[in-house]
Amino acid sequence: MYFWRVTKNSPIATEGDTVDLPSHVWEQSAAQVRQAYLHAYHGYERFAAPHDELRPLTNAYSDKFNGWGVSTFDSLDTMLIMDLHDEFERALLIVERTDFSLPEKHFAPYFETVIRYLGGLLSAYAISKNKVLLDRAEDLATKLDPVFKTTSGLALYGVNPTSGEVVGPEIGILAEMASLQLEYTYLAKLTGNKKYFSRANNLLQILGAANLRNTSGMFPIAWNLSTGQPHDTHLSVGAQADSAHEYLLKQYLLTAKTDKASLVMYLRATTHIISNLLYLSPTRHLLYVTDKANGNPGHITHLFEHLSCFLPGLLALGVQTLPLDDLDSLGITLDDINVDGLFGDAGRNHQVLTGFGLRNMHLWAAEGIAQTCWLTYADQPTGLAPDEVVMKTLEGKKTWDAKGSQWRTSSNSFLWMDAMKAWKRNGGRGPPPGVGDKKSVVYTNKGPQGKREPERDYSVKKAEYLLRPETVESLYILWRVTGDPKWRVRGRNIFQAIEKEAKTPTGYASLKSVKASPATLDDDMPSYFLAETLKYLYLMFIDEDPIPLDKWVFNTEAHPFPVFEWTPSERELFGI
Ligand code: DMJ
Repeated sequence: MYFWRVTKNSPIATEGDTVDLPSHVWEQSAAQVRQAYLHAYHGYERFAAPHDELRPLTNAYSDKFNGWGVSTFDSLDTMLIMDLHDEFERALLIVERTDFSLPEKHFAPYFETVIRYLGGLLSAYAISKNKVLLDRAEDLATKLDPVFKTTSGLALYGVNPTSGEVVGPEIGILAEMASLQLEYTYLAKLTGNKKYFSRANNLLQILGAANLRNTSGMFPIAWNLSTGQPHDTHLSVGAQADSAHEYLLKQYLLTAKTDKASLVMYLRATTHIISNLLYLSPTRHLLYVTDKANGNPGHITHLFEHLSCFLPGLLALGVQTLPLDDLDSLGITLDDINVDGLFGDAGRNHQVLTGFGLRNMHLWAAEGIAQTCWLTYADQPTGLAPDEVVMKTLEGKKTWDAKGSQWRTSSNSFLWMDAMKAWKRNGGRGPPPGVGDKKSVVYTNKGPQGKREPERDYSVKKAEYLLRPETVESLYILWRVTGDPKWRVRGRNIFQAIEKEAKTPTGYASLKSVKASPATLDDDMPSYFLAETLKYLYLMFIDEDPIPLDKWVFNTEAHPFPVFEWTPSERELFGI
């Protein structure tokens, strides 16, 4: 049974959390994150290396990602960015020794292997120029290559890199088959090997030719890997979908804005997301992004996942790098958004958004959703967010309409676009609905009894905090893009909560539940905590910016690749 207390007692939200802190505090915070990384990695090195991950409660290890030492590969560039050269030299020994083999009937999950191992190697190569890293990257890509043995050339789920045996159903998952463009295009550029370029290019051609009439230009989750066509109409930016949307913008940016087809797909996807998947909660008016389940029309689930909290950062990155209110200057017109009516409502939705100003809409959506992501942390006694919540709605509930003197059954009244249209009709005064700072509501087991709980607007579906990066990733990008200190102040609050709740004598552990402090911990320290969560926190706190967002593009596992400078011979080789 949980009771409640509000704002000022939130363990991590403070009255002054929108005010910047003195520079020495930021220097100190960055140093603390670096220490946190060393604490975690040294624990891993001592008890788990060269296995995949440390079990931070028992000091055992786990091998969920091929057993080649994923924490090391995923960490290489974090070490370089944090100037941890001794750790990097030791890590190189593990990299050199790995031969990427697996026993019979064991399969490397293709997507995870690409984003963590291949991405880690390529990024560390980009920063260090150590040739061993590129050689190992190419070796790995060669061994993974049998996954493309489908009639469409889309990747299957997994491969045995020793025998080349492949495994996986004919119906594949969007994020798993459509998150390789950055790694493969960069590998092609570094090696001059056209094969890798064509792996990415084939995927982009298939995505570009897919029939998206039923989903108005947004990619659904399930795909037929033989035909290269969508298999369902389940729309999401969370689990099983996330990085596929992310890579559309990032491929355009990485290729120095040459891959225009990817950009057009990004514009269609975000138009659909903003128009149809953003909702407001009934009491606090929290802006959130949710899923549309399979079917026609397919019901809105109102599920809000921690995984989806990368979206504000992606939208903000687009705001920073794209001329959203002057797409004509890129030669992109309404006809490109909805070619011959092939993308359902895409054209109409795009026109509505441009009526508000596309840049405005993307930035407001980014700020509003990021605020909600932050509140799912600030609302908890631990200061850390649950993995999934379900937002409450008034759909189907009867409300008294005083004007019309009758009861009405609410439906879809909290679609963000409806609220935005009403806001505009009323003159667009004040902050748009769902945008702006809101108070946290903390339920605790220490509060007063017998009083009505104030509405927090959601119920917790999965209470665990898995040390995930998405919220701090978005806070980092919003801080860089807007310069508003509140985003990094909140990042610092989250870091302090991690230190308080998740630290163990040898590392950091996922929380079984965020609902009570001190938290009960799970015996797990995922490699992305080292690759992403701590890296984004560090980059958020340091003053100088070694990885500026206009010069580097982060893969979905936070491995930065440099924006291409194409040479004439590369342009000729790849036909750009
Ligand atoms: C990371 O491995 C990547 O960011 C991936 O794209 C999805 N989520 C996990 C961490 O939450």
